[in-house]
Amino acid sequence: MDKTAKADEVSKNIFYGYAEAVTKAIPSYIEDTGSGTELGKAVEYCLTAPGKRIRPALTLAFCDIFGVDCGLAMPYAVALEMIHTYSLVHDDMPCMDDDDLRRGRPTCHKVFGEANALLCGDALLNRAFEIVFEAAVRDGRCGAAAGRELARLAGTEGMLGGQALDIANENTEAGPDVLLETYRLKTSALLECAAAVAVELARENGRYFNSSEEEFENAAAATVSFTRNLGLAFQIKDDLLDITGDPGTLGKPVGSDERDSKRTYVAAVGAEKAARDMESYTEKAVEAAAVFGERGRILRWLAAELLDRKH
Ligand code: GRG
Repeated sequence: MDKTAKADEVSKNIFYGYAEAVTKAIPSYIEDTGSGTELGKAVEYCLTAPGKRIRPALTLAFCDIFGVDCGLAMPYAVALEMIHTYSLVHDDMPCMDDDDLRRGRPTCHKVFGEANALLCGDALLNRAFEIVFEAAVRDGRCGAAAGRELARLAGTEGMLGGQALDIANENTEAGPDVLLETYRLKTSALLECAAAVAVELARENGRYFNSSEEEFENAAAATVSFTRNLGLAFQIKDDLLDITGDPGTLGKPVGSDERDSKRTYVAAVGAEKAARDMESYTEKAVEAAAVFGERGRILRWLAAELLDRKH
């Protein structure tokens, strides 16, 4: 893996700037969400917890690459973070992974009780689509298409389908191909969504710097290849961190995959091969980003950064 990409301070600062912009924008999107009620407090608690904001920051990064105004994209970026956060809240519940810590804090159901945690996830999902529809009314066809991609990739063709496969794989000897398909759905799909939002908004508003139809579609296809490979590497890293990570740095416990009899890629192929494959998916992601030339610099930095992440 190219070490210069990881040392790219300019891209690092820009990416963290996107993440910070999302974190700052979030409170304005939940002002009226069950204000004062336990449910409202649960939504605020989960959404303002210190997540890395990778998905919404990536949405803004792709918007810059495609020439879409980041202000236009912000509602979709926040909606994506809400959907991701809802998935974590539900995933932590006793009927799923039964975890006590998330983002360095007690999980939602530990603080607010199971019923409120269930409702909190539902509220985040509903609010996400309320925000998207508000924006789509303003933005017209491209906003509606961006919303459709959010719904599709968070649903049975994406994250939820992956979670269902993940559950079905428990206590089985599922092989690498099944696990990679599970990871493509449960983890890559929301990263793919970050790109899909930018692509759809660009169709009418940005249009990839006056490129031809063909060049635009090639660039759109490259976003899918980039995010799918990045997601596979990201999930394998997540599996490895669950074995070797530091709970304090991770903000969540380690060893939960083994405790829950989760079938992971690492369990299927062994840690050494999994680590090699993680590097090779990262390289494939970097190759896919080549189509963006200098504009894709931030994508190369992100791929290198996630490969080395400690949390
Ligand atoms: C239960 C509705 C429901 C969905 C579950 C996949 C999933 C869907 C739940 C989350 C648990 C999990 C292992 C997800 C895979 C993706 C992943 C590694 C999420 C953690 O993402 P980070 O590291 O988290 O970006 P932060 O907290 O930084 O946002």
